[in-house]
Amino acid sequence: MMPEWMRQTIAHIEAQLDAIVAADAPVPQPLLDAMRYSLLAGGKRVRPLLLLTACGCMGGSDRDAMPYALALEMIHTYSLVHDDLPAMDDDDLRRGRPTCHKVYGEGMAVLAGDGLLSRAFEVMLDAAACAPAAQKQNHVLAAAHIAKGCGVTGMVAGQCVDLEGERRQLEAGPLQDMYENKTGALLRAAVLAGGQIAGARQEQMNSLEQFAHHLGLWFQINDDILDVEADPAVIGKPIGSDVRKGKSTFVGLLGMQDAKALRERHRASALQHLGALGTDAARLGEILAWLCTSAG
Ligand code: GRG
Repeated sequence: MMPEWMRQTIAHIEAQLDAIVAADAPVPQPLLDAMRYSLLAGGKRVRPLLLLTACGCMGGSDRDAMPYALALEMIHTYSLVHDDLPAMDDDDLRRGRPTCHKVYGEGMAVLAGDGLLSRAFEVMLDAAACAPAAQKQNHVLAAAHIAKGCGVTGMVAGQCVDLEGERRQLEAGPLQDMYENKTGALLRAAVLAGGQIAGARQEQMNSLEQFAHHLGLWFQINDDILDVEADPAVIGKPIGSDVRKGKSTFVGLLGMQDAKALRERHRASALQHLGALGTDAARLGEILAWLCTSAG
């Protein structure tokens, strides 16, 4: 069951997301509708939750971290909208609803993704510009973690390898590299941006980074497993798409039993690195424990 503090934090994120792409913003109506449709469609909100929690664990405030948390969720949503397009994964369902391009058309879905990405940077730059002088550098560095995570050496790089790798079986090393970029880079950015805003010390940032590294691999291996054995009603999309699309996965490479063992090793390693941060970081462990309740 989700702890009460987490439920409240997610409710706060939801309310702020609604406000940040406001229904009355002077944005062309179909574009605004498509952006809001995808952004407010639910989802676990795990990236903003990680960012706020990492910041809180390191002594920072939700107020300072929130713009970066919202920006990260906007960037994540843009990536899902573009990933679902026919030119990429060609999916019809996302977060339990028809994908953005199924409702608004392909052109508008491309623009909705572009709009979410550019609005995210606007939100981060506004926050960094308004930060008090003593905190400005941490805000800029937090934005830089997010920019790098979603960029051409992070998520976009991973997506590129994913796109090229369809119908070509990747070995474990290249598959892990691809996962670390496609999925891990944004999760890492969430944890590091949160720590940065709080002004975490270098050794704390190193532990946060190690935690995020293993969390990212846990997350993607779990996604591979769920694609085989989840209840589609629970994950909000059909299962079996990796096999249908000929994608390399750890389940395909290792078999289900060994993929689950590898997932468990990453869970244990993630927790071990949190241990170095002491009891302050317990809530990050609670997020991982909550994610595990959806694991097969
Ligand atoms: C289009 C540049 C570009 C990148 C797309 C996110 C992504 C990169 C691809 C999605 C493919 C995919 C399903 C990857 C598995 C891991 C993952 C990112 C799952 C979706 O994230 P969740 O589970 O989704 O946090 P919700 O809906 O809960 O936010």
